[in-house]
Formats: sequence, structure tokens, C-alpha cells
Amino acid sequence: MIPTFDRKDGKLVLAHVLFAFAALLVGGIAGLLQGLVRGGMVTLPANIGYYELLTAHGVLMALIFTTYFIIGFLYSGVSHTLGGQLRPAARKLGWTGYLVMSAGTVLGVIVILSGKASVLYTFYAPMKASPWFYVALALVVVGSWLSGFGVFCQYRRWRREHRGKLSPLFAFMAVVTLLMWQIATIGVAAEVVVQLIPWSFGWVDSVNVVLSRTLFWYFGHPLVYFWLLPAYICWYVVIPKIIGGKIFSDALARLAFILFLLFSIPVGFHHQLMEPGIGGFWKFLQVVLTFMVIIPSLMTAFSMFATFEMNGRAKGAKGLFGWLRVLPWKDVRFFAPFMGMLVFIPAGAGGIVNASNQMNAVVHNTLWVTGHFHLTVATSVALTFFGIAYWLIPTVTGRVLTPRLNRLGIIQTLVWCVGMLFMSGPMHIVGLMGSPRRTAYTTYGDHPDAILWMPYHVAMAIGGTILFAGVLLIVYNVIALMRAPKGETVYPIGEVAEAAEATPRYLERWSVWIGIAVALILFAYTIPLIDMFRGVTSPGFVTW
Ligand code: HAS
Ligand code: CU
Repeated sequence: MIPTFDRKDGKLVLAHVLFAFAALLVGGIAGLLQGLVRGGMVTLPANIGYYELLTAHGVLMALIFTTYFIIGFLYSGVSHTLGGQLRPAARKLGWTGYLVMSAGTVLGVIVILSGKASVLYTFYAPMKASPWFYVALALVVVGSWLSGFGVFCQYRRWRREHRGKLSPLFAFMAVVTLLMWQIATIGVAAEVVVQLIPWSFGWVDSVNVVLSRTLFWYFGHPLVYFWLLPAYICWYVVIPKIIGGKIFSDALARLAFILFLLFSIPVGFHHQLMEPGIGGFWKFLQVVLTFMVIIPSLMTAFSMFATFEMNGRAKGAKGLFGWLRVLPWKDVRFFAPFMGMLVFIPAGAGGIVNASNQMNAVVHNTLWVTGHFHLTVATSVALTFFGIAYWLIPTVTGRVLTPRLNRLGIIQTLVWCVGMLFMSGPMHIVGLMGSPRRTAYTTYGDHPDAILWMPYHVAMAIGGTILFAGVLLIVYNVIALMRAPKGETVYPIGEVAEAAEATPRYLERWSVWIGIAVALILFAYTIPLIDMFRGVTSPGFVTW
């Protein structure tokens, strides 16, 4: 008999996943409108303009959709692999986190749409939003901590009851992801609570700008890996099962995740390479560490190729690329994440360009960067999450994916890829031509370059419209999944290949890895931070 998913845990997971897709829908509408307003095609009431919509789009897509989906997905896997059921304490923490985050989200969206926080999703000081925007952010972060503690609680109890046993790979990866999140969010929590809230309430009259941006990026870079690692969990643990193969190596997968824990955080300066107030040596050091954090992604690419190839050989595939033919192309649970992987090759290459100081001078603050993150988070990660939804929703609701929905899923994936091709491709090119990001419509005093950008902006608008159709289709698919026929869907967890090396136990010695991570952070940040305390301060500006 196939074990059913625990009903109470299923509700918690589903609540997160549905909230995520609701955020995706509202964020998608904001994204479309933002493009139309920028192109002068529509005017909205209540003074809702480009910057309000862009802030809503960024916050809802990049921060809310991702965080809810990730927490729902991690809870599902931890419930499934660590005992088949959440402990009451873990479940209670999960629900409390959910409520606190939701309070923050609702408050935040109201403040943004009422035009009091058009500071975009990175909320750089000295742009000054309503204090309630920062309070909303703090609630989302604190809520996510509570959810993280729930996962730690479940994991600790399991280990206590299974002394000497290796934890399931999914659970190990969930713990790494959330540990990294806990350490990283300390930076943004400090920025919001110590600097931005007192300043926006008027208790202090100026803000240390370089310090606030540094605390933000101390968090902002690991944030992108907080999005990526759950997608990697799917690639490492779920995809082998779906293609009918085996996980290439448990040890390699764990080592990659440990490297992410060590190197994701001390690298925030690669977002500040063009900023004054940070010494060249410290930028150089953090760029070196940035190149270190590329290694676990290359290991992941290697590991995926190995999984595919082993699977192909086992099924009799011959030749250099024969393994490609035996992959289940018609199964959306494979196809959507696979397209995510494929896109991650140019997306990651673009990241390496960004991280290189001289080239960063060319692309920084241009649409190239917007193109980069629409390929990484909005394609590689988002398509993987969509692919997960096609089995996760049926699993937790006791339903099955029908062939019709599977087909709609494939179509949705293709629509998304075509939309991104038209949107992110031109963003990269026009970025190289100097077209700025985060900027409402302007002709730059009819500067000749601005005319050259126009065709690319038209292509971006077409791509954005196709993507909006993609948003509507995935939301339709999610609703249809909720009404799919009853039945059992197995939670897909891959097995490790027999020939794999045994996993060394030191990979699970948390005190050692957290110790090294903290040492690297102190090394990369202490002296620059001390210098910054003497940095200039600024009053606040409402630029919109
Ligand atoms: Fe980035 C800016 C550098 C990865 C997201 N990045 C951003 C921003 C976001 C973002 C949101 O150094 C904008 C922030 C803002 O608003 O200002 N990024 C990197 C580097 C990597 C990287 C070095 N970024 C990501 C990921 C993101 C993300 C992942 C989200 C999920 N990024 C930067 C820098 C900036 C930046 C600078 C600042 C720019 C500026 O000036 O403002 C690396 O981690 C990338 C490593 C990846 C690879 C690819 C490995 C490939 C794999 C796929 C295998 C495929 C298979 C299928 C198996 C090396 C794993 C094959 C099958 C076949 C048939 C072929
Ligand atoms: Cu980064």
C-alpha cells in the first residue's frame, strides 16, 4: 500500500503553496501593468504608477512567492522523510510562522499600493518608505524564522531517535537551506530594526547609507541561494526518481550544500563593486569568495549530467548523447525543471560576468542585471517550483495528475520559456547598450542612444505579455490540480546509486560547518564594517 501524506501536514503545505501562487498572480498583474504604464499605454487611478507597481511586482514575486513556496516544499519533504508526520511543535511553529508572514505580507502590500513605499524590493536608503513597510518586512522575516525553527525541531528529534544513522538527503538539504537563511537574515533584520525603523518613524534624523546597503547585501546574496537551493533539492533528490534513475552520489550532493553554507554569505560586496566607501582589497576578497560559490553549482551540473547518463546507460542508450533520448520529455514533472536547468547554463554564465569587476562596471544598474535575474530566479527556480507543484499538490491533497493537466503543464513551460527568451534576451543586449534598470519611461532628452534601445524595449514588452499568459496558465493549472480526480500520488524521493561512495559522517557535523561559515563572514566583513561606522549619514528622501 502507498502511504498517504499526513492530512494535517498536507494542510500546512497546501496553505503555503496556495498563498505562493496567489502572490504570483497579483505580482504578475503588477508586472504586466508596470510595463503598460511605463510604455504610456495605460494610466491607473489613485496615482498608482511605475514605481509602485515595480515595487509590488518585485516584493510579491521575488520575496513572497518564493518564500512561501520554499517553506511549504521544505515542510512537505521534512514531514515525509523524517517520520512521515510533523511533530506537534514543528507543525505549530509552521502555522505561527505562516500567520506572522501573512500579516506582514498583507500590511506590506497595502502600504506599497497606497504609494507610501515605492522603494523597490531592495529598499535602498536614503529613499524613505513609510515605517509600516519596514515593520511589514520585519514580520515576514520573523515569521520565516519561526518556520525555520519548526524544521530544525523536527530534524533534531529525528536525529535523537536515530542515533548514528545518516539523515535523509532531503532533510539534510532543508536544514542547510534554512541554516543559511537564519544566518543571512540577521543582516537584513539589523538593517530594518536598528537603522530603518527608528529613522522612518523620525526617532533619528539620518541614516548611514553605505552601512545599510552592506547589511542588505550581506543578506541579499544568500537570499538568491535561498531561492536556488530548494530547486537544487528537486534536481538532486526528486528528478532521479521521476526519470526512473538513481541519485549519482549522496556524498557529493551533501558536500555541494555544505559549500553553499560556507560561501553564500561572505560575498555581498559583488553587488556593491561600483560603490564608494568600501576598500578595493575587501571587494577583491569577496569576489574571490564569489568564485568559490560557483563551484557547488558546477558540481551540481556535473552531478545532473552523471545522473542522466547513468540512467541512459542503464536503459541501453548508446553514444555520447544517447541518454538524452530516454529522458521522459512528455512528463511535466521532469520537463519543467529540466528547462530550468538548461536556462541556468547561460544564466549562471551571466552571473560570472557580473561578478567580474571590470565587466560589472559595464552592466551594473543596467537592464542586463534585470535580464540576469529573470533567467535565474524567474526561470530556473520558478520553472522548477512549477514542476514541483504538479506532484506536490496532488500528493498532499490525495489526488492525481491527469494527462490533460500534464499536457497543459508542458504548454505552460513552453510559454514561459518563449516569454523569457523575448524578455530576458533583449534585456541582456540593451543592458550592454547602456539602458538603465529601475527607470520609468524617459527619452533622455532625445539622446540618440535612447532611440536605439526602443526595438529591444518593444521585444521586452512582447515577452512580458507572453509571460503574463504563462502566469494565468500556471494559476489555472494550480486550481485545476486542486480539483483533479482523487487518488494516490507518491512523494518522489530518489534512491542513491549502488556504486556511490559511502557518505562521510563529518558532513553532518554542524558545529564545524557553522564555525567555518562564521569565521569566513567575520574575515570578509569585520574590517569593512568598522570602517563604515564612520561613513556619512543622510536624511531621508521621498523620490516618487
Ligand atoms: Fe546573480 C545580481 C553574480 C547566481 C539572482 N543575481 C543578481 C540579482 C538577482 C540575482 C536577483 O557578481 C539582482 C539583485 C538586484 O536587484 O540588484 N549570480 C552571480 C553569480 C552567480 C549568480 C556569480 N543570481 C544567481 C542565482 C540567482 C541570482 C542562482 C537567483 C536564483 N548576480 C551576480 C552579481 C550580481 C548579481 C555580481 C550583481 C550585479 C550588479 O552589478 O548589480 C552564480 O551562482 C552562478 C553559478 C551558476 C552556474 C551554472 C551551473 C549550471 C547548472 C545547470 C546544469 C544543466 C543541466 C542540464 C544538467 C555556474 C547547475 C543540461 C542538459 C543539456 C541537454 C545541456
Ligand atoms: Cu549575488
